[in-house]
Amino acid sequence: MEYNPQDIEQKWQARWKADKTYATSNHSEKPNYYVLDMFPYPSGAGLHVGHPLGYIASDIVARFKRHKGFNVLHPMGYDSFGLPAEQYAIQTGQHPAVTTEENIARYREQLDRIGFSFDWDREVRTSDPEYYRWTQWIFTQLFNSFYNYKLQKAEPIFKLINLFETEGFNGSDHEFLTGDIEHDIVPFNAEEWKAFGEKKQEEILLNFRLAYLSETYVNWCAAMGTVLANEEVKDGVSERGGYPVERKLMKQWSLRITAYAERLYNDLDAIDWTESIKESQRNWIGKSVGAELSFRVEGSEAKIPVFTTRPDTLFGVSFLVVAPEHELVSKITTAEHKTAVEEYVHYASNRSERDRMADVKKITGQFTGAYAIHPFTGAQIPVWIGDYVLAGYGTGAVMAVPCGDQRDYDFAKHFNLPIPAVFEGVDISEKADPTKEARMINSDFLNGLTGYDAIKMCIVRLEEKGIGKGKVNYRLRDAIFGRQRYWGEPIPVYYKDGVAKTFKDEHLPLVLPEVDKFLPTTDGEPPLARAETWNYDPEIGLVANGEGYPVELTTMPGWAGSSWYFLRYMEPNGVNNFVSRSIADYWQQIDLYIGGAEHATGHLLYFRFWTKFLHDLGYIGITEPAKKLINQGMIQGVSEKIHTLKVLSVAGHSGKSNTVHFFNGKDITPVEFNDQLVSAYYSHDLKIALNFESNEHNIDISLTENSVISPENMSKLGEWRDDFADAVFVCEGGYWWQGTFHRLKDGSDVFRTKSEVEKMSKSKWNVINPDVICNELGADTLRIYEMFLGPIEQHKPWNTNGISGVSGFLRKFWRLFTAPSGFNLSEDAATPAELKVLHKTIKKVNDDIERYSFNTVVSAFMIAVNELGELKCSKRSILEPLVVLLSPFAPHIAEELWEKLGHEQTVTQAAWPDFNASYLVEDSVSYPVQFNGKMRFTLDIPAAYTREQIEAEVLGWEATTKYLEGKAPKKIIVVPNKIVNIVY
Ligand code: ANZ
Repeated sequence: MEYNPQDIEQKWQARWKADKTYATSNHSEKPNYYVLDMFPYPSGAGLHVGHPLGYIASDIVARFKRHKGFNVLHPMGYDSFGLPAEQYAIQTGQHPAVTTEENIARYREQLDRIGFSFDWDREVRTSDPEYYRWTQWIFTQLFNSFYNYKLQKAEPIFKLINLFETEGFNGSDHEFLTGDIEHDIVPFNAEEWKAFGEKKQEEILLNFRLAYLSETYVNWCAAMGTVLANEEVKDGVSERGGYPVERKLMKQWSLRITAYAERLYNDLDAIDWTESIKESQRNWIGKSVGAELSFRVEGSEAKIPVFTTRPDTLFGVSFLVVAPEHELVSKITTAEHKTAVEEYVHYASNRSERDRMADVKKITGQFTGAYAIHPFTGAQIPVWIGDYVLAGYGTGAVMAVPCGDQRDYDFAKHFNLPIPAVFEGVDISEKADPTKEARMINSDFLNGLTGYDAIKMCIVRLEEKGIGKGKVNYRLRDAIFGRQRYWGEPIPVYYKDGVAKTFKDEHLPLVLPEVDKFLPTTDGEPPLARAETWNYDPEIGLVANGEGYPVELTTMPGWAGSSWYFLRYMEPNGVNNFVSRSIADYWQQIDLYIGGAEHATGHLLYFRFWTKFLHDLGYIGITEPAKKLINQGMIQGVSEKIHTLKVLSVAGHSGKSNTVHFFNGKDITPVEFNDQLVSAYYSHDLKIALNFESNEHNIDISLTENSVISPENMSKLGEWRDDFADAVFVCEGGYWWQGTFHRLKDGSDVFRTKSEVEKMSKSKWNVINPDVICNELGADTLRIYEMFLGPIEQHKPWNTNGISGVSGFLRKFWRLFTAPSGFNLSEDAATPAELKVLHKTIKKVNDDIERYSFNTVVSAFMIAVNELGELKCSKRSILEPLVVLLSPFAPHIAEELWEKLGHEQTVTQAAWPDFNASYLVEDSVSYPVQFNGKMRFTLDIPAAYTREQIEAEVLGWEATTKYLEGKAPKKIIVVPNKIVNIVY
């Protein structure tokens, strides 16, 4: 009775499905646990072995928690709106809904094959109208809310309207609005408000709504016909596709995430997420503490407000710099400087914000001719414009202090402006000093104070004088929400006499209409403008063209649906609510969230934002969506490459110039080529090459084995790529040509490729499909092997060398239960040695799963199986608990053995074995662990461990990841029974 994964796995997958083994109830006496994966975008390429890495880890935790007596929520779904399906639709005319459906079916098949314990009854798809009904509903809630800065929470907009109706609005110092909200609303009283009329009232309210329409600069990607979010733009081009992106002023829907900046920043302290993700969120939010103050402009009413983090340096200001787009520029520029300033403004408008920030070396600017007055000394300060000052940050103007800020210093040097000294004993002849250590000089009432104290003092004086105040600024910008694309949620807004109104709840979902093409219209309107039924009557909903009010034509961005999906899983079919409050209260936060680190400032920020918003309105009780976050590392592909010389010109022969290729694992020099191949060339009537172009190509890894292309596959290369048909493949002893080897000298005829670790991707021909592994060796082997590759958070190459060891381990495990005659277990009492193996394994597996160290659990299993094998143990009392321990990792084999052990119920709910320390008198060694020679911590490791096991143990330890600082270890030195040193 051999272990046969194929039969077992299909049997149990079918059983789980039929029995709904993983269905989860929203009512239970048990404590609950919510473990979630970031749901995938179902792409056309299907899953490769890198994708399930995180899913396997979360599945292990989900199964472990079930054994531990938890009611576990472990769902899966699809983030199924998105650009690739739309791009494909544009190219092929295939409806994105159809391709999405096909891709989902393929994903599902692949996921099922791996034996995940998802509760599929809870599946959500963001592109399903019954799902996006609620995404649209949340949008309408945002539209109908404002931020009460005093209470630090969102509230219904009617509260604000009531206030305007009773008290009017007196500027920024409003009861609700004591925050630093930016607006240019002229104060009004209650009577004036009532007299404004709806249109004007609505315009005012847009300054407060959390979803609002405004003219903003956007990242416009003409090639894709859409606006992109900041994080979708890298180095001035779109992240996807690499198309150029320019800045353009457009009317846009945005979400006022900036209102939540402070909470998003502070609450990071309360969640257990990777420090690097928290740090990128902190940087993205970009909190800076300082002051805002205004400079009067000489001979004008105008005042220039500036934001500074260094009010202490106020007496070192020698000029002001205003962003070229600043609205004051045209007002203060003198006639004499008008032309030059206008030319400069035009120049700057063609440079993206990113270019402007990145390109610090290029110093440009123009004098406006205007002078500001220093608020304390009354000195004249020239006002310049310069594009190192960004319009969208702070006030869009800076007080330039060359001695304290390097950009100001460079600007001053370049334009020959003064560099006054305000720091005692600091040399500023070469560069600015950005520290706050020195004591102040030449600074009136600040003299003698250090920067730290002077900052506080100066703010006090500014406030006394009424010209400035302490201020906190955030780099975070509001999130642009409208896309000029088809395959997304329609924004549920219509326009009545030009005023934006949201759809009533009962008219949702606003279903994505059919269009003839997925492209913008010829006059540049978004694809939804092509829809025929696309007007709205507030009484009856959508009506035929031309008879109602026009509907918004942009759709929501990719991140809308994923900002709240974790809540929908709790009650996926709820019809009255996106989730009932009682059910949301039952499940609370996601206990463990696993997904890629690439979402650090996108999804992971937006879903925190929406959670806080929904909390503010009282729909849910939590303010943070996920307690613990793990970012799984990437599994990289191992590519096989060949070096090619492409012949550019040919001599010695007349006729057409064929393109000939030469390949080898190593580079071939033209000299080598000449010596070895000239005769071959003549004999085959090939041509002699004079010029080469040297390149590297990836070869489909299925054509190689251990970096060798077999003779059989040599002939297949020609079919694999057309231009390889007539190519010459050089190796040590000669060359392959059209599938035949031609010897030139002594040496091997083996054609080698060069392996290289890089991203696993279809385009690199290095993809490993999990189905293939499941079919050959079984899903249990795949699951364990992926975990065995290394610590979950580290990047690691897919290296199939060890995989047979893993399937061998499962076979050995199986054999413990069987004799040649069949299933065979002894009911005898266990020996102390057997109990010791069992209990040390219980402890290790339990503790390591709790700290998410899955690779070390696998080693522990392997050791246990070897030891029990040596003890010839076939005792039920030892092997039965072992089945439960293994079941989170290898659920199929565990179910099969559990059944054979005589159980009628599935193993998935079997109680986790109890650990009894009294069986464990284990020798262990306390190893000092060093990093680059520095002792960092000690670790107790069983004395029986081999070098490899010690290494794995140390590498899997949490603190190791920390001390490695994201680097890969170069060398690990293990001195048995003494010390471990990691060199990185
Ligand atoms: C005077 C000063 C003196 C400054 C000094 C720095 C050092 P963070 O920390 O990023 O908030 N600044 C303000 N608004 C700006 C804008 N729109 N574009 C470019 N720079 C701007 O930086 C705030 C500092 O950056 C501010 O403090 C201001 O320069 C500049 F010794 O003011 B400082």
